[in-house]
Amino acid sequence: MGGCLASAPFALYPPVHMSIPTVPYQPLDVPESGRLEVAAVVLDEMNSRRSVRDFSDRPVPRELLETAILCASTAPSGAHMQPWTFVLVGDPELKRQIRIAAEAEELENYDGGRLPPHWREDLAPLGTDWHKPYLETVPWIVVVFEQRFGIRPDGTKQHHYYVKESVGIACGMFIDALHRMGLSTLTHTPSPMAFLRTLLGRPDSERPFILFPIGYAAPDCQVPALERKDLNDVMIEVVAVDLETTAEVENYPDSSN
Ligand code: IYR
Repeated sequence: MGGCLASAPFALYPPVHMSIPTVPYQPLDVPESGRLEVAAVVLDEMNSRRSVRDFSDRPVPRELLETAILCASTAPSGAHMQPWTFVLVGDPELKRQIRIAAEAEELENYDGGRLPPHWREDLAPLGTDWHKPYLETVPWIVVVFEQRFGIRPDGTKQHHYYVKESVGIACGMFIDALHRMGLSTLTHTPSPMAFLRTLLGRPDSERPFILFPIGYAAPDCQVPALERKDLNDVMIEVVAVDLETTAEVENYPDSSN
């Protein structure tokens, strides 16, 4: 993944087959005495983010979206290929078409029996269903596409590496950037998402990854009163592993969606 050479003074795409000059790295200058305080503020800010399904139709300046996309595009990526395309949609007719196509897929998921029972049961407490009105309410939709490979200007293929990891990290950073700007979004994956490639005219080398409806949360927006896992439920510190006593992990069949 991208390391300290990421800030080359020229575009790396298409890659130049020569070594990249280095520049001094300047980490953020956080005073040692204030570091814990900064950490607590970062946690507070991130912990206040929620996935939103109830949006205001209040306009959002396009420049905010462009800046959030630039923030996302600072993500580390395999061989610094930045294998992502952020497709911005503000046109009401296109938003309507996305809603119609997404709802058709979701109707099949929820009411047509395509979601397996365990999935429907896990979603029931969240109260989601096939209706996706927010896809028309929001001023903007951003659909992030993963580039399975790149196309060089001469038409030849450019390999991309760790595409899902790279695009996943960029999406996480995008979500955080929007949140810090006071905007809200939802990580929406209207499965299957192939219709987005057709509707948005993206090439065969790209696959839809996540759809983000983006806007201001409605003034009366309610979100499920979810708790987040405690530190001890998400972190263990490993000092040394005793292979003799390490419990065998059962082999569960892979359960992908
Ligand atoms: N894509 C569907 C279903 C859905 C799936 C998961 I996993 C969620 O966390 C929420 C919804 C939908 O958007 O309704």
